Amino acid sequence: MLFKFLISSDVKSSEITPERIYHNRREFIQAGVGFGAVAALGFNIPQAGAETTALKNIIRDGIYDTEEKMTSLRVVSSYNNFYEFGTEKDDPFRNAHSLRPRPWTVKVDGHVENPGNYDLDDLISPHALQERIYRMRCVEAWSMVIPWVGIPLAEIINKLGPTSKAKYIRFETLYDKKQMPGQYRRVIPWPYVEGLRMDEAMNPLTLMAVGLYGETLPNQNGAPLRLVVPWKYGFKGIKSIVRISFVERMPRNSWKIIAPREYGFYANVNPDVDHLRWTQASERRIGEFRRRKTLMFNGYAEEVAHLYSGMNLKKNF
Ligand SMILES: Nc1nc2c(c(=O)[nH]1)N[C@H]1C(S)=C(S)[C@@H](COP(=O)(O)O)O[C@H]1N2
Ligand SMILES: [Mo]
Repeated sequence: MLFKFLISSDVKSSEITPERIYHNRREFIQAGVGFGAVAALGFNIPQAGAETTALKNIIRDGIYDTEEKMTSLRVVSSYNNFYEFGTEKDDPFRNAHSLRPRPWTVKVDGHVENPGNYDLDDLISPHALQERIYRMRCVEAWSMVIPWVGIPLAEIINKLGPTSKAKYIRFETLYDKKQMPGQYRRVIPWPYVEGLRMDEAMNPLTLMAVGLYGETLPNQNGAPLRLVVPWKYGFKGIKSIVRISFVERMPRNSWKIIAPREYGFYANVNPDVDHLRWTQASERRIGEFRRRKTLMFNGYAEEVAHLYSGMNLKKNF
């Protein structure tokens, strides 16, 4: 495994020494050699890890923005959960090179006016990605701040046209053991499934991400498209999506299927509701020593608290 890793492609090595290789890739991109949709745009590629002027200029939408220090690309792309590549935090980084994120087709079905099999570029046009970088906090037992590239999921939903019967949206990850060797073990009933209530999906904070740090998504982060729901715990952020279904009933999401007493459907970041086995009142921000207090809805209460008014969040965890 280690050997494989050492001899793998240029894309892979960019995750080992991001700063230097990034620089090289940037020149590549400027020379017109694209690395997928984002790069092909000739994006203003920021240097990895640094809070560059370029990046500051790209971030436009105030509600997404945070002044907080971003987590380095090296960490963001080497400390992941992605069980399709193994259950250890460094497995995705070591193993995800077998995923082929292009070409990529997404099946859209259910209660929707425009069902079909969409090529990724038709679902999210490279054009729509121009200058769409959103800095957001993400929380799990650990937390990070990541500058995502993507578009609000609402834009995609509006294009697909769900009917009034669509109350929830359901996502499925690729199921292909050859590309995702972790699927030879049934740690999860594959494929990985996640879902959102339609109003959660339509909230402008909910992103369909295709990149981070101005680059296309590294495989281990869920290439070529993954969900980002910044007021929810990490597992809602389903990776490498191949199917989007508009459904009437609440989807059965993978973690809830495996451990229903520990993981619910909503999974809102909530310091008042502990996980069965650990506190959720505080979190460890990667790169920091001292744990910090976790904020309600991960600090996005103003934008999303109204979605849950009148709901018992201890029951609907
Ligand atoms: N398909 C799939 N998506 C997934 C997972 C997974 O195992 N498979 N893990 C989830 C969990 S538990 C977390 S914490 C986040 C991690 O995302 P990151 O790599 O961006 O940190 O991905 C989520 N999405
Ligand atoms: Mo997670």
